[in-house]
Formats: sequence, structure tokens, C-alpha cells
Amino acid sequence: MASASRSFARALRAANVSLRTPSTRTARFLAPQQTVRPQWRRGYASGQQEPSEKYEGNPSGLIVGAGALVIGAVGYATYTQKPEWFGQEKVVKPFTPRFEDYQKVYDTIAHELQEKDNYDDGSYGPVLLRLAWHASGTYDKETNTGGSNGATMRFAPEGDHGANAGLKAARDFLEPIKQQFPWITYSDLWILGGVCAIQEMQGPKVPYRAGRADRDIAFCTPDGRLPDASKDESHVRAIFGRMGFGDQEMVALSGAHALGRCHTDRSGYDGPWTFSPTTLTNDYYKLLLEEKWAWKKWNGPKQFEDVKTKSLMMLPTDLVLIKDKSFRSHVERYARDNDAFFKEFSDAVLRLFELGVPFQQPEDQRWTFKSSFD
Ligand code: HIF
Repeated sequence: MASASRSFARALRAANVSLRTPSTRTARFLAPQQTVRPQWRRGYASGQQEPSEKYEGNPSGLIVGAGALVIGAVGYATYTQKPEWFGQEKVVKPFTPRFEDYQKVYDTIAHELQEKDNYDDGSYGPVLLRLAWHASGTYDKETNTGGSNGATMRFAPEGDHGANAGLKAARDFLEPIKQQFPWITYSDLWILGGVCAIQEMQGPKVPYRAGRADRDIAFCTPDGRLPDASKDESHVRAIFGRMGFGDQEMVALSGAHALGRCHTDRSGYDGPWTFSPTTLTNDYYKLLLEEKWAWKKWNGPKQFEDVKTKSLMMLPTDLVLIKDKSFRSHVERYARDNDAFFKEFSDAVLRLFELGVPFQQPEDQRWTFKSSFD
């Protein structure tokens, strides 16, 4: 408001309109004050004028003065409403998106997932989920760095990390949606993409909060924060422990490998984990327990294949879940009980997606988006 008044005064000065009263006496009184108290010029009460100072000019001066005041008031009102008429930039009120606006973005992602069905096994869903997880999974609880706040994978150092190979497909899928809804940050959009992918692939509802900010290249995380699939249980615990997760949550999250596949031109590994890689079920746990897994004989990195069909795969880090006793108890529970898996997966993935984000939206006011199945 103060700067608007200043700009208006400047505009009037430029148009040679004086706000000062024509009384020479008052003008004389004002002149020295203006040099030390510039707010006089803005016409605000200063408390400096003596009560005995009365107007003693002639009445025609009074009329002209009153006229100038009226013109000034009308002009000021016009200026604040239509600053562009005075050569100032129009002040655009900030748009505060609400639940309905985010639901529109969700619906657009869901629509595009259905439209673009000639990718991989028929859906971009799995790679969208992997983007959301890799954006979040850089979090380090000790330093409170990394996590989904920032979308720093947009920049070469982080985008080029070996673990992120192939995620350009997901970022490119979301780019036109970002152009369509320019008010949403990349950071919020990538996580919304993950939430939408889970729900649209018939997974559980994953409540969501908005408020992530995009950050610059300086916030890129160092390489090595995401897991290495060739390692053992101590590595899995170290990586997820750094994010603040315990055994049960690690196993619950791992059910996401029911979705998607490995690509030789990305990670070097090959094949899907389940027979239905675009539908979220507890099949990952069932297959881990029920199938016989053997080392695949090939020239690629060491991975397992199912002995029966040789069409499914498991990473060394997946097999760890049935070798380690503590992990295995949860695998058995989720294999028996899909509802328990859905509930605990939703809780864990929600936590993953929120790591390190300084939200304004309170925890008890998360949004749950309608999916295309509702
Ligand atoms: Fe994955 N994961 N992930 N992952 N991941 C791959 C693919 C997907 C690990 C390795 C790989 C999780 C944990 C781990 C998804 C989701 C999640 C690939 C194949 C590898 C190598 C990439 C490619 O070649 O395209 C390791 C070592 C993890 C720690 C144990 C999470 C729990 C399971 C956190 C998770 O949510 C999804 C989805 C895919 C499929 C991507 C696709 O393009 O189809």
C-alpha cells in the first residue's frame, strides 16, 4: 500500500499535478518539513503541525485545494484499481490453489496414464512411482537434507546419478502437465504423480499434503544415497535407516516391486517381479515365498529368476527379505493379508513422500484424492 501511494505520487508529479495546497504560507511551512519528514509528501498525519496553525488564505484557494483533493482521491482510487493506466505493472494477486485444484491435476495425470498405454507393460504408473520414491529417498535424517522438497533431480548432477537412470521418461511424462498447471511446483507434482500412480494401479489411498518448493542446483544431493540392488541386508537397513525407517516399514515399502520391471538399458537388470506389473497386489510377497529362486545364468548383473517360468526376477536386495528373520516375518504377514499390506504400505509411502518437507498444511488435514475407480 505504501509503495502504491509512492508510485501514485510519482505518477502525479510526472503529470505535473501538485498535491500541495496553494496557500503560500502553508507551502512555506511544509517545504522545510518535507526535507526531514518525507512522509509529509504522502499526505499522512505527522503530528508536527501546530494546533494554532489555521488556514488564512483566500476562499478561492480553498476551493482549488478541495478540488485538488477530490481529484487526488479519485485518482488514487483509480490508480490502486487500475495501475496499468499509470504505466505501472498490474499487480496479480497470488493464486492459492486448493484441494479442488490439486484434484484437477490428479485427474489429468490419471487421464494421461490411461491415454499413453503403449509404454512398457502398458502404463507409465510404475516409473512415476519410482520417480516419486527416488525424489524422496535421498533424505538424510541427520542433516535434514535431501527428500522430495526441491525436485533437484531436474539438474544434471542428480539426474545423472546411476540410480536415476531412466527416470527422464517419468519427468517427460509429467512436463506437459506442469505446463498446463504452472502454479504447481515440480516437487509437489512428482509426488502427486506417485500418489496417482499407486491409486490408479488399484493400490490403497495415499493421503497427500502440498507445499514442496522447487530448489536450485545447490541443493542436489551427493551420489550414493539411493540403494544398490547388489548389496545385502546391512546395506538395506543402512539406506532406509538413514531416512528413519524401521524393518517393518522397509518390508511394507518393498511391496512396490510388485509393479514395473528392470530394464537392461537403465539399471542393467532385466524383467518384472510379478505377472501383473501394472496392478498393485501382495503378489510380490507371495512369489518371494512360494517360488523357487535361482541365480540367472547370463552376462548381466547378478539377479535371481524363478525356476518354474524363468520369466520373473528378483534383485539380491529382494531376496534379503526372506533370508533375514526379522524381515521375513513381515513378508509372511503381508503374503497372508493384503489389507494389512495396503494399510502399512500406505502409511510408509506417505511418510517417505513427506520426509524433510516443511509443510504448512497440518498433518490432520491431508487430502485424499478421488481415483478413477471411486
Ligand atoms: Fe525399486 N528398483 N528399488 N523401489 N523400483 C527398480 C525399479 C523400481 C531398488 C532397485 C530397483 C524400492 C526400493 C528399491 C520401484 C519402486 C521401489 C529397479 C529397476 C531397480 C534396480 C530400474 C530399471 O532398470 O528400470 C532397490 C535396491 C531398492 C531397495 C531395496 C521401493 C520399495 C520397493 C522404495 C519402491 O517403492 C518401481 C515401481 C520400479 C519399477 C520402475 C519401472 O520403470 O518399471
